[in-house]
Amino acid sequence: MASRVHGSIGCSAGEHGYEDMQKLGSTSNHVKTRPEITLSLMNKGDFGEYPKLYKLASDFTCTGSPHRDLPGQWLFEGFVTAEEEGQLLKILDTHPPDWREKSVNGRQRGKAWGVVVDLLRRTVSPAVHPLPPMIAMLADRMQKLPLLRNFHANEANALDYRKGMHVLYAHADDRRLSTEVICNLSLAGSAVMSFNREKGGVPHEVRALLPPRSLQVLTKDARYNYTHAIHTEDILSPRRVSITFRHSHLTPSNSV
Ligand SMILES: O=C(O)CCC(=O)C(=O)O
Repeated sequence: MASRVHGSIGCSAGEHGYEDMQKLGSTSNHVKTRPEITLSLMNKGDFGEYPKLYKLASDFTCTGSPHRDLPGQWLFEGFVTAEEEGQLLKILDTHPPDWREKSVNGRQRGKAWGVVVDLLRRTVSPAVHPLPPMIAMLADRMQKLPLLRNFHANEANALDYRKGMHVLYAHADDRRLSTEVICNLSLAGSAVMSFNREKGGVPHEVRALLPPRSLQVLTKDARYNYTHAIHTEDILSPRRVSITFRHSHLTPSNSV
């Protein structure tokens, strides 16, 4: 079953950098004995049509937990509120582009905003559909987490899974086109993600529960040396929606 260790330390935004967080989570003994990591986030900025969300964001706190058995995997539960979740689902269901049936890394419906990554041609082109303001706000909120302070998401890919129908095949996100950090926001329902070590160690499987409104962060081993998948039977709710945030550099012909 999904295995997780919660550890925490009281800290405010910007106090601990990425390396500090990795050190804090580097051994399971250390993790087990330390208090909770509570990150107080201060979001400033103009949220335009979402003033209420700005208010919610400004007194936001979030607890990040490293996975005990999966180095580089973190889970921030409650990264969005239930109210924000409802608004995000509405945006996902109404904002262009339309949902499309997907078949590349599995079977789901999908839509994407931000830079356009073509995995076959291995190109990254400028955005056709920029991130909607609320999704851009989430990317901004991520940067308030010390772990993500250097993460500038420029693409957001949404997937819509239905229980009993859909699946995510085992894959590792492209190791060259996208930078190290990958963030998966879960909405509407839960799923268990299965990670399998593909490189740099003895093959084995580790599982991680992804509850609704949580943000999973993949770095290091979890990002580069394990594949991840969601089996059909591991979609635990009638619907689960994810938004995956990445940073991908424009390929040379597109960067002039
Ligand atoms: O649904 C998820 O949480 C993960 C999606 C994913 O791995 C992908 O889009 O490459």
